[in-house]
Parts: sequence; C-alpha cells; structure tokens
Amino acid sequence: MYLRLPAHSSLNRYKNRLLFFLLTITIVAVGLIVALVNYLNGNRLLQGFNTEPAAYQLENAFPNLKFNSPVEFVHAGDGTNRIFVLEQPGVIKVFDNNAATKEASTYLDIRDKVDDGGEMGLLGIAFDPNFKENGYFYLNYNKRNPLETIIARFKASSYKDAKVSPASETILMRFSQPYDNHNGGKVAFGPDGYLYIAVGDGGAWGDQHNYAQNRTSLLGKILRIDVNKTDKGNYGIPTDNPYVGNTEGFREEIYAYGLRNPWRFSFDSKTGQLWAGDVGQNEFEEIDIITKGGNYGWRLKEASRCYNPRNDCDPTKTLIDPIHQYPRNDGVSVTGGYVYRGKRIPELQAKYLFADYAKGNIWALSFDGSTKTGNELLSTDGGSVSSFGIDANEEIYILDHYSGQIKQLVAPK
Ligand SMILES: [Ca+2]
Repeated sequence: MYLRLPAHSSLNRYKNRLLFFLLTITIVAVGLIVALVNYLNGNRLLQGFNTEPAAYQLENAFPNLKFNSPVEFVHAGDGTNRIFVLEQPGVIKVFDNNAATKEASTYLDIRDKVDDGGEMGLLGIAFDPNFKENGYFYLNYNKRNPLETIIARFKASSYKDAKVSPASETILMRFSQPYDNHNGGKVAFGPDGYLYIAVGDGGAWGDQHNYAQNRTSLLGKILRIDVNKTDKGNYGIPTDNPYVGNTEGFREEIYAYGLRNPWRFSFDSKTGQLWAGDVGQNEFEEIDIITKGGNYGWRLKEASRCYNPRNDCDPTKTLIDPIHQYPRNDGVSVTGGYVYRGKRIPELQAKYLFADYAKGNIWALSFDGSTKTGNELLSTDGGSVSSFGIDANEEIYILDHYSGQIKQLVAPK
C-alpha cells in the first residue's frame, strides 16, 4: 500500500502534466489561428469574402454652385483657371475654379437656337488651341424644324471677356438627324490640332437604316476636321483622314466608324490615345480605344457579340472589339471619362475613369497600352453621371445631371 501510493501519486502527476501540455498546445493553436485570420483580413487577402462596397466617397466640389442639367465641364487652356459648364438647354456658365466660388455667371446663352429635352440640347464645347489669341470656341448642339446637329464656331472679342455674343456664330457643319436620340455630341481638339466630333447612329433602336456601317453617312462616326482650312466652306479635311480623295462616296470627315452613340470621348493627355464610351443596345455597354479608320462594329456587333446578323457577323475579322464591356446588371448607359493624370488621387494615376449614367457606378479601368488589366468599382453613388470634366491641373470632376452638382472623388483613408 505504501509502495503503491507513490506509484499512484506519480501516475497522477504524469496525467496532470499531460493535460497541462495538451491545454497549452490548444491555447497556442487557437491563438495562432485567430492571429492568422486577422492578418489575412488586414491584408485583404480574404477580399473574396468581403462584400463591402467601394470605399471612395463623393463630395460637392463647388458647394455654392448648382447647374441646370449640366452635360460638360471644360477649361479654356488660357491660364485664367476658369471653368465652363454647359447646361443642356443652351447656356454656358463660367466661374473661377475655387471651391468657395459664390456663383457662376452666364458666358453664352443660345437657348433660342437650341432645342433640348431627352438626348437633345447643347452637348459639346471645345476651346480652340489658340483661344487666347483668336477667341474661338466650338459648340455642338441640336435643333428641330428640321431636326439637325449643328457644329458652330463662336468668338469672344478677348479671351478675358466675361460674356460672348450669340451673334458671333459661324456655322461649320449641319446635318440632319432622323430621330431625336443618339446625337453623340462631344467635340474636342486632339493633340494633332484637329477637331474631333462624336456623332451617334441617328437614333431609334437597332440602327434600322444601318447608318453606322455606311461610310457615305456622317452618323455613327467619330469625325475629324481642320478648323483652319476652308476647302469644305468653313472647315477643311485633314490631309491624312482615312477617306481623303476616295471615289466611293465616303465622307472625308470620317475618322472612325461603327459606333452607336459615343457619349463622351477624351484624349489621354500623356499618350494622345482616344478613349470613348459607346452606349449599348440590349446587352452591353462598351469602352473603346479609337484608332484612325477603325470599325467599332455597330450594328454588326453590340460590343463583342454579334447583333445583326446574329451569327457570322465578322467573317473577315476586321471589327475592333471594346477594351472593356459590361452587362446590364452593372448599368445600362455608359458615360466615357478620362485617363486620370492629376495629382490629388495618386491611386488613380493612369487609370481610365468612367461611369454608368443610370446606375451611378463609377469605375477605374487599368490597362497596359491597349489591353485591360483590371477594373475597380470606385463608387455606386455617382448619381446620374452625364459627364466627367478636367480642370487646368488635370484634376477630375463628375457632373450629376439630375442634382446639378459637380462632384469630386475622395480616396479612402
Ligand atoms: Ca462596338
């Protein structure tokens, strides 16, 4: 009995040591698992399990200003740091690029020349590269009776003028519109000094008259003209346009074709690349990099899918597919933006920002030359984004068509 007691007590001691050992191992293991999960979460390696929406916020860039259906935001490149905003009914507003600006004044009022509503109105403005010397700027607007697109030049008597007379107008181009939607509308000077003009397919649906593929028509195209020449009246054709001197009756103004409703294009200020958002029909919205003479597919294709005909729509494989497209659950009406070259949000440097007008989504597309490498959803809260704008410092702004506010992205902390 005496002999057994120590043996018994020794056995208990071993049991206790074993239990203590197992308990210690368990505590250490649980601690390690908790630490590992926290580490992975912190490093966003478990992002697939994280359904949090994009973290960019939108703030009102000019809290004292509100516009009537704003559709465009530009600067004049004249060193005055003024911003010009187009109001769709036919007014250009001007104000100092300062968040504290109290009010915007009227720079030009052509409401009596413009018919607006739906997709019609004053849609585009481009200041002449020599605006400071010549006072010229160019507008794209719509009118009825008859239904037309007008490309016109206006003239400020001095670049410093606070107001411009509607009587300074010279019409460069006018062409009829079969329907009141799909007017394109953007105008901008390229790095080559030529004026680029976005023109939709004429409207209705499905491009029933096949205008976008018809190069004898200006509809469904990106046009390029020389505003310093007069061989076409008040403008001319750049000598290296794709259809210069053709004998097939193709319009010499055409730079690229096969577009449905290019709603906002821009030039990358660093590379000169031309980016466009093209509004889709039933299935896809698309982003295109536009090259000279390129055929972007519509109505043969809607984005990368055959539309009319449904099969074998590109037997010679000549149609250029979008760099990016998105389906209906992400939005229904694309608004093309800009390749960001500003300084305020370093994370977005060299990415192409664009939005969906109907859904309020704003994205930043990453790319490597001409191929997409990623697409980040920055916000689902953009409002009705009618356009983006760039100021003289290449900072980017977002126009909310419905609220009339100009917004700015704020990066997550
Ligand atoms: Ca296309």
